[in-house]
Amino acid sequence: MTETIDSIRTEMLAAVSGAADAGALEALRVSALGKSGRITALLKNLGTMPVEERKGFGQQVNVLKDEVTAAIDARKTAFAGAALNARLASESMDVSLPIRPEAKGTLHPISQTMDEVAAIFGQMGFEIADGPDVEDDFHNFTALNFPPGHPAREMHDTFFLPPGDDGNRYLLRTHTSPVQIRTMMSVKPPIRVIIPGRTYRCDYDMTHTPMFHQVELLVIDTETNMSHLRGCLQEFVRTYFGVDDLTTRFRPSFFPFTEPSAEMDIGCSRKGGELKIGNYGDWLEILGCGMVHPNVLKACGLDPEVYQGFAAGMGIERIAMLKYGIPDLRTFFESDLRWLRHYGFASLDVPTVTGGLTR
Ligand code: 2NM
Repeated sequence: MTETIDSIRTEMLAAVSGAADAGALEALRVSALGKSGRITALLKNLGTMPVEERKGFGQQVNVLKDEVTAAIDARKTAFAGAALNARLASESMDVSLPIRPEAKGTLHPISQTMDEVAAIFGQMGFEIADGPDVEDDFHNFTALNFPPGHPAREMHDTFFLPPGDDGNRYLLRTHTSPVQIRTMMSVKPPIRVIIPGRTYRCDYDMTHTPMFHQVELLVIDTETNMSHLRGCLQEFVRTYFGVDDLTTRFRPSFFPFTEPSAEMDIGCSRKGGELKIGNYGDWLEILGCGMVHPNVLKACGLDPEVYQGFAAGMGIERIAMLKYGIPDLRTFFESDLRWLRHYGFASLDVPTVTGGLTR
């Protein structure tokens, strides 16, 4: 019997160290320690042995069992380590290698422009806020001081969704302003946010697409006035267009959600049919803005005697067309590969105010 134990040990340990893979190891484990394995059989035999031999033999079989189990486990661990190393080696990549010439993807001018706007306002201490594209009447109109039946509601050419079970009328947001409402209702001032995003109006011609992008900004504090608005927006257009002394002009306007409201122009030239941004005596409309209407503050639970602020909004496509000389709005959404390669941007050139907006 001792002879059997020794030969099983010798055989098993040799087989374990010669096993080719984890599968072979498992087969060996079953052959020795499984239900009808060799070591299991020895343990089963204990009952048939004379009592005086049983104890000593049982101890030896258990020692054998532990030794074989330990040898299998050690080899299993070694296999797992080798497999992990092989996987790490096969999956590693050299991030310092140059971009493959066949990788032709570029950043869409809309994304690039949004990144630039975010970099400029980020530098001034603004955060980015966002909200749902599907809105309700309250956030898109009512809280923004559009009275029921107000003609401006119709002016927005709203896409309405089929009525839901909850009695609310849902729609595709016609501007990003509902996000300002959500921000004012949930964040205690001071607030400095920009909201870039998709907006929708049922309109399609040379200068309108049913989906377009806006960026709006909102500042709410206790001592905010129109000179802050002007300084902030002037700084923005100077940085965005890269013209350090770019002049701005404010013309009175109307929006339900601001009072007073204004449209901001920047200096330009149209000589010879070519548009140039700069102080050349001509003017170009660039954005709408104003002081947030007291009714809007009240709708958001803010006391207009304590808080005021300013807001502004502009079209991303429009400012992208002006900066990058893209003549036709509709081409933005045609996914024409030649257009994308021509107007697209290198995906690794992230715009920053200090490092340069576009290289
Ligand atoms: C514009 C022009 C002027 C605006 C105002 C607000 C809010 F929520 F604070 F009242 N959001 N956006 C605003 C003001 C938007 O876009 C041309």
